[in-house]
Amino acid sequence: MTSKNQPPREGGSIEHYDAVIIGAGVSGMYALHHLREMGLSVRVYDGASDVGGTWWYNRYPGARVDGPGSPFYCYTFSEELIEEWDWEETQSEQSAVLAYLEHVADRFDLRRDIQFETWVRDARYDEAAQRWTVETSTGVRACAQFLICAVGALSTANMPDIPGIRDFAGETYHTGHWPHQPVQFEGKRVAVIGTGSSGIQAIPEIAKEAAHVTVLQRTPQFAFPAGNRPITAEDMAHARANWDDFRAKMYASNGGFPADPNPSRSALDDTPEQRQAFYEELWQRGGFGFFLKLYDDIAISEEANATLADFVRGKIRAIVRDPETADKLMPDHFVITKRPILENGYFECFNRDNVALVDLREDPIERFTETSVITRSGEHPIDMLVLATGFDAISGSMLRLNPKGRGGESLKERWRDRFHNYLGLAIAGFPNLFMVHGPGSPGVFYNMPLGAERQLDWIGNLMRHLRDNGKGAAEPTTDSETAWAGEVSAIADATLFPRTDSWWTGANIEGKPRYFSAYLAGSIYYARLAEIAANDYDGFVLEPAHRADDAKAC
Ligand code: N01
Repeated sequence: MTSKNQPPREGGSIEHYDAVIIGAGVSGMYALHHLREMGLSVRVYDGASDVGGTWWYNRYPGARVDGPGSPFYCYTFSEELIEEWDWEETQSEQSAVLAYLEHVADRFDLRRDIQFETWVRDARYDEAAQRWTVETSTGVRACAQFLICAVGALSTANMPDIPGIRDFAGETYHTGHWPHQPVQFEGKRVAVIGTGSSGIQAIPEIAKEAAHVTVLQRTPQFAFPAGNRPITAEDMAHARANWDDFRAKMYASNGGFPADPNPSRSALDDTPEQRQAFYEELWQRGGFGFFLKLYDDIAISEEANATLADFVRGKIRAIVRDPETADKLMPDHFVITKRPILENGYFECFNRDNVALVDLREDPIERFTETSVITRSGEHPIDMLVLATGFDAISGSMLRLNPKGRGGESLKERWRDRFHNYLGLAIAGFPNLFMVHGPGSPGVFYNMPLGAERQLDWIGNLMRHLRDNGKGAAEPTTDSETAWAGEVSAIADATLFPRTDSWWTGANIEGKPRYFSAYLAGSIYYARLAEIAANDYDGFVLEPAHRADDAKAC
């Protein structure tokens, strides 16, 4: 059965599956395992040459978990996996997380259903067949009832378009596409553009080896001590022995980590001395716990926010010896409303003789030459350029895929003004397509492996519901999308988050719709998902199956 919406067939065979999954990172790996356990036939495509997604690509020096971290940044679906895997540090290195994911792939024999080094070039919905057809870079074509887009919230690199940058003849690396062979910094003059999480992790490590590092900073950042600690055998034993309690806390919390609730206390309830002592205690302990234990109005009240911002600015001033450099490092936005950063010696590294800071706000880049970067104040000869310039986050990878839904409408057309969706999982006009960590979901504000599991369990239940009830497709209504957008914004607008330029608001990408698209309250989000499923998938149209036996309909 072929509709006008199906691409012309250029010969060659087509493979048939119940579900095609795009991406073999943390989400795609669980999607494969889960759907296979449900008895579905599944194929995964990924452009990389092995599993891991973001952890496969982001190999830059200093790359570590910069969230609440191990041992709770992991899958929870398998008791055996929790029993057998030991984490060694709270802020695990990239190589440790990748080793874990490789172990998961081995343990659950995932690779047999993954085709690596294969990009999905096109995905089109065939309305008559109620199927998706995908075209890949290797020429393989596949047709499936369900299309799971596990394409990553931080995987489409933001490459700055600066005059002459392509003329630069030295080595150039983006942190999100770091080479697999070792990069030699010794004796080299390195320029780093970008001071987000990646730049702030990489710069101190590069500075240890390079002859000279020029940090090209557009926005000074608040960064907090990473507080990395070893995880002992006793810590692991404690986590395992109390896993059920920890898991219950993870489920109940807004971020998916087993945090004790924030003190329900305003920063303004304390005296300045009490606040200072409290911030100092958190600072000394370090780690993401800093944010989980803060006063509950830091992200809500300007005045409360200013108390923490002043505290961190004081710390920067105390660490950085040269007052002029310290001035340039002073952030002037609300604290924690741009992604909070955990650092390991970032501010200290400006005390080294081989590190210089350029404030691009007063001294912007004019152009690159073959051998240098020229800013307004002059020329900086360099041998290597590191782009720590981040990603077209949250929506970028979906738009790069640009699936074509009903009537051939592309996602780029549908999302021109806003990332219309329902529950962060589904899009009107794109039946049976499901996103993981999409805009409108808690996504990057939630423990990503756990969030992937919870979203995919829900998606799997919806698939089962369709099949058990003779339905062929699920698609949200545009009304439910509008209501969902209102719900997402109502939560965000009660905070300071939408009022800061960041990749969370799309401000880092020119021309991108500017708004805060994440569902900020994870615990409420998952309760809403449960409620909607119990209410016969309220907000979706469940279309009857066009054929009783349509497994090979396209
Ligand atoms: O990217 P970013 P990132 N000229 O967008 C600057 C996660 N992560 O890769 O702030 C000059 O935060 C840009 O400046 P500005 C984590 O969630 C996880 O660092 O836009 N500068 C900014 O300084 C993190 O938040 C881990 O003004 C330009 C920087 O580049 C997210 O990924 C590790 C520029 C980009 O910072 C993204 O972090 C690392 C230009 N044209 C990251 N364009 C782990 O858990 C951009 N910038 C391991």
